[in-house]
This record gives sequence, structure tokens and C-alpha cells, in this order.
Amino acid sequence: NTSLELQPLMDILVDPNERQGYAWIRMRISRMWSRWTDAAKSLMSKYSFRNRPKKKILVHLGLLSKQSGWKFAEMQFKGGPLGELVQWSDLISTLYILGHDLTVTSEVEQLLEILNHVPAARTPCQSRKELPVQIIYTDIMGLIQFKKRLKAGYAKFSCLFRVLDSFGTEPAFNHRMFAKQNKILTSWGGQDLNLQQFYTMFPHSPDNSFMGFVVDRILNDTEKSSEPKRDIALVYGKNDYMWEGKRSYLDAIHARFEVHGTVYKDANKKLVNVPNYVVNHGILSGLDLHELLQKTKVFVGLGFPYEGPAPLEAIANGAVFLNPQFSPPHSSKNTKFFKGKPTQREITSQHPYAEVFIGKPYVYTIHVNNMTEVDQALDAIVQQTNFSSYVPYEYTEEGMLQRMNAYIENQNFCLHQEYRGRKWPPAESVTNIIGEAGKSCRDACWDIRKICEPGHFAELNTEQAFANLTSCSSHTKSSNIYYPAVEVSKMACTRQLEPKLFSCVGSMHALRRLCPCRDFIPGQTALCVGCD
Ligand code: U2F
Repeated sequence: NTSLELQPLMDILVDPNERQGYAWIRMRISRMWSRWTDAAKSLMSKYSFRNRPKKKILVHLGLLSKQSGWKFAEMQFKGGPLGELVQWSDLISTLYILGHDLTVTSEVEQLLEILNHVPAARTPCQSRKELPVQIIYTDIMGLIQFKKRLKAGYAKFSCLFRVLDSFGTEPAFNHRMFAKQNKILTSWGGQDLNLQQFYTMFPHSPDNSFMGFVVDRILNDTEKSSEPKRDIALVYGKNDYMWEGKRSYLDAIHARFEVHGTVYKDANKKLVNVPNYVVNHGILSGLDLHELLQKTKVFVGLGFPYEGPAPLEAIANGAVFLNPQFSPPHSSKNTKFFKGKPTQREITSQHPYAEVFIGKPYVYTIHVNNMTEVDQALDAIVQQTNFSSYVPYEYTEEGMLQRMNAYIENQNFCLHQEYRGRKWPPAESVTNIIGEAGKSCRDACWDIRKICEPGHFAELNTEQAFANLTSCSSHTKSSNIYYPAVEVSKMACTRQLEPKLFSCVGSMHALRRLCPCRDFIPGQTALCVGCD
């Protein structure tokens, strides 16, 4: 019960109007189709894919709507952001291949047509069964559109949503009342959803579900490039402004490599920040870009855009990624781009995933204003003779199919997990620990090579659970992201009063957190062993 034919999917992706909003998505899906079908076959040979109910799924791309005013559709071939379109393309391919019944919309009018078929609510459970869809993937813009149109009807839909949220949402920002009281409520936060309903682009925090995307590449994993590497450095910066203030860094690269770029150029505007020595190709098609990356030895980060797909594509094509380090880290406290985003996450470099999960010899994370560091990294790359490629399993087609299938089959935000008789991920995959003072559960679990599992905080939030892990001089309850935890000087134990504030990322210097940590499949951190 999978769908491997491309044409019916293309028929679903027809534009409702003349805006050609799906053009880039259609191109990406078609280009990668044979890899998707190979991956599906490979997965089917390993697992039984039978007995999976076909679900009615609505995919609503709020970012493409006229109403958003973001011009994603208009800018898709003119240097506009593509990271989000990468993610939507791969999500659509995944859902379709897994055999579900798919509807794709991007305009509010289309939504209304579908939602008009919603029968009047009687009891919440009964009414949900009669809803026209069982799962809705959208983004925060889409969610806002739903809320506005559905008004009182929103409540019965809210548990169906999976919200694509590149940078993630933390518990303190999601809980509307808490965010308001702590003066951190912004237009993106305060959605009051289950934190696992937010689907991120990288595994930022286990509080959210890691959705990811697929690293596009033209070679199979075992194939070697027929193109020999040349002394080419390709700069990662498709808009002129991204190159500003980077001249010394670029000159150091130019002293050793032929410098190329893919910078969008408006016919009436000069590129003022791109040095004359740069061979500029303009925005390239996916295939042309990958052919260029095959010849490239080093892919040069300029510090922006943050956390895009391109560095992983470069590494997959055997190029080394020069990753600018940030000290102090960038966050909503000090960087305009992150202001208003519902997270306090500190970004230590342009691409923390490449820095932490990949590293040398594929990634050099350096201070680009420190010329000694730059020279050292470049000299090491110049001397390198073997440029091997690497794609983490979780960023392959097969990895994404496996992960998303597990979510679709097991996540259920409409019923409390316990009511289903079986908790997911199961208790056997979880070990409870008490972390070091000042550490978040994300970090405390990672120290023992496990992942914080927020679905299992409730079991730790009892006097008995405290007694198993520590001795308490007193017991209290509080509503904040740090609990359950023990205060180290007085051994005062505090339980969580508000389940929506259970948090993998909360930490405070004098507190030792009680943490549920689960195991994971190597290369697939989102899933516990046996959770596929
Ligand atoms: C990120 O968005 P971006 O669109 O800036 O992400 P990139 O890493 O630049 O690349 C997205 C895709 O664009 C493709 C490239 C990637 O798959 O192969 N591409 C192309 O087809 N032709 C070209 O000439 C150059 C690139 C991130 F993904 C978003 O979540 C953030 O909002 C944004 C800002 O931080 O950065």
C-alpha cells in the first residue's frame, strides 16, 4: 500500500491560480523521484508496511498563500528562501509514497471549501470522527489562517495539526499564559499545542518532533564522482547583502582557490559586495548546482542564512564546509533574525547541526574574522587529497520515510497517549536519570548518548520517582520549565504543576533536573530502538 507513480502526485500539485506557487516543488519532486521510489522499495524489503490504515491528510502551505505577503512563490527562482520549499517538497513526497490520501492547498479559499464540509459538533470525539481529514500539516501562517476562519470550530481540529516550524518552539513560548506572564509572548508563540506537534528542520530540541528533509544529491551513496575536484571554492550566499563585510575572509580564500558564487542579480542593480574576482553563476537549477558542487573543494559559509539545507548538500557532494563560528552565540536576545521566534536557543555557528553532528573532516567551524584560524583551515583543506562525501541516514529518503511513517502510525495528539493502552515511545526505551546541576535534560541525556524524551516526564513527576533517584528534604510543586528538579544546597524537591511546561531545554544553575532519557537508532535520533 505505497504509491510509487509520479503522475498522480503531479496531478495533485496543480496550481489553484496563475501564481505558479508549486513550480519549484514540482521540479524538486520530479528530479528526486527515482531515489524516492528506490528508498521506498528498500524500506519495504526490511519492514512490513502492511496493516497501515490509509489516512486522509491535508497539507496546507500557508507560506505560499497570497495572504501571507511573503512572496515565496514570486521569489522561488530569484534568490528567495528555498529551505522551506525543500521541506514541503520532501514532506509531500513522503506522505504520497506512504500511500495516504493527500490534498494540498495553499490559499484560504481552498481551505474554506474543504472545511465547509465539517458537520456541526456534537461531542468532541464524535465530531472528530466526522471531520474531513485525519491529519493536517501546515505552518504557523497556515495555523493562524485556520484559527481565524474556524473560530469556535478550531478546538476540534487543534489536535490534528502538525506545524512545520524550522527553528522550533520551546515550552515557555508555547504556553500562552506562561509566555504572557513572563513577557515573552510573540506573534509566533502562544499556540498552546502539544510541543511534539511542532516539526523542525533539524533536531534542535527533543521537545519538538524532528521532521527534517532529504539531502539532494546526484550520486548514489557508493558512487564516486566522475568529475575530478578542482581548486574551486563556492560561496554560500545567494544575495549580495550576505557578502557584506567579508572581504578579508574572501581574499584569503581567493589566494588559494578560484572563487565561485550563485548570487541572484537583478538586471537594474549592481552587486556591490561581491568581489570582481568571483565567478558568479546566478541562481542555478538543482542539477547544475550539484554538478558545480561535485567539482568544488570548499563550500564557504558567510554566517547567513542560518541552518539551511545547502551545507548538507555540499558535504554530500564531497565538499568541505567552512562554518562560521559565533561567539557570543546568536539568539533572540541579540540577533534581529531570531527576534520574536518562540525559542531562546543559542546558535553557536551558521550551521550547528554540521558543527555538532558532522564535524571534521567534513566541517571546519572557525571564527572567520580571525585570519590565523582562517589560514590554518584553508591550508589544511589545500593539502587534503581525498574528498569523501557524507549524508547522515536521517537526511536520506529512506530515513525520512521511516521516521515520518513512525510518527503517522504512532503519534496521536487527540487522545491522551495512555488511553491508547500503549505509550509511544514505549517505557522500555526510557532510562530515568538525575542530571548534573545546571544542565538541561537535553544535555544530561546526550552526555550518556541518549535523547531526552518529553513524553515520559509525567512518570518522573511523583514523590516515588524522586525517592528512586535522590533524597528530598522537602516537596513542593511549581509551574516552570525547570521541573521536576532538586535544588542542590537544600535538597528541596520540586515537581511540575503544569504538564505543558515539561521541558527538555529548561536549566538553572542550582538545579539538578530529573530526566527521562531514551535510546535511539544510530543515524535516526528521532526514533527509539524498536520504534520504527
Ligand atoms: C535557509 O533557507 P535558504 O533558502 O537560504 O537555504 P539554502 O541552504 O540556501 O538552500 C535552499 C535550497 O536552495 C537550493 C539548494 C537548497 O536545496 O540546493 N539552491 C538552488 O537550487 N540554486 C542555487 O543557486 C542556490 C541554492 C533555511 F532553510 C530557512 O529555514 C531559513 O529561513 C533561511 C534563513 O536562515 O535559511
